[in-house]
Amino acid sequence: LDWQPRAASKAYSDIRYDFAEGIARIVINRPERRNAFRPETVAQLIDATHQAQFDPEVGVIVLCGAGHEAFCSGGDQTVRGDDGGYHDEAGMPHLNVLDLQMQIRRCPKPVVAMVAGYAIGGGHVLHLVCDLTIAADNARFGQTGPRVGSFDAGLGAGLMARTIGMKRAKEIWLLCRQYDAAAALAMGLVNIVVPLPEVEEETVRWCRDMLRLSPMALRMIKAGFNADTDGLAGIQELAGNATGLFYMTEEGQEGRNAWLEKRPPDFSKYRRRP
Ligand code: 2NE
Repeated sequence: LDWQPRAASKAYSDIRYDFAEGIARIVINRPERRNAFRPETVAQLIDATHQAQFDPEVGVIVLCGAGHEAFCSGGDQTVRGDDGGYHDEAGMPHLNVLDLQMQIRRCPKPVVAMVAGYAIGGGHVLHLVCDLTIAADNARFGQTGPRVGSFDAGLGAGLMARTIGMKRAKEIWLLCRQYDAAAALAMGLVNIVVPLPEVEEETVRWCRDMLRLSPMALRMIKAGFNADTDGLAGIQELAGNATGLFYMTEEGQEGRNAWLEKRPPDFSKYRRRP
């Protein structure tokens, strides 16, 4: 694809944000650290995801890492402080990747992780929270938290268990082993594995398939998949979509119009459906 940098990309130091044919591509661009994220990286990922969500030209978002060595190796351990998070340049501690995880889940557009190389630690959780994962055959997956003094007991544990089953999820966290792409596919941790040179082409093929489908149906089904795991916040997401749809009906508009026209609403012509 002929990826073109989006205007917002100029302001980013740690990521790239490109667009082509209805697809936004967000690239974690710290290959010298295996695409580990620092707070600034995550802030930029949050910003780019927001841009993509609100860009009417974008139908699908792809998240990937620069180069073929890594998708993402998690939090940058060189800026991990002793005071509860990863330090930004001003010395403020953050765990803002947790906000990014929820943003990806709440984003009404499908988010696809394209994984070449390592998806490790918080980087592994990032691919997990994406809706789909297209893996290159050099991909390697795993958690390291208990080895490096960290853990993600939220989506990192619970969503993983819902994705691949409790025993496997516990194995991944309790042993901190690495798994190759074939093992990840067998576990249901990824959707497909393709040779590394084909990973982008395959990802684009999946995106194009989704771009041909109903945006509203994709939006609703994504919210539905996430609703129970995200609890009341997940139901809120689904419910917000229902409200949005209701606003598009004459019945919903009658309530607003009546209020604006200072008259009682007349809902008599709207069927009570079985
Ligand atoms: C990713 C992995 C397995 C790659 O191994 P390899 O052998 O291919 O590369 P190497 O030599 O380890 O790494 C290349 C360069 O990248 C840096 C390394 O320090 C090295 O730099 P130099 O020594 O050449 O200068 N690098 C790699 N990962 C980094 C990281 N996460 N932070 C800072 N620098 C990093 C191997 O590198 C690896 O195991 N990396 C560490 C993975 C890890 O433990 N991540 C943190 C997990 S905790 C987390 O992400 C987290 C959480 O649990 C909860 C909330 C938020 C975050």
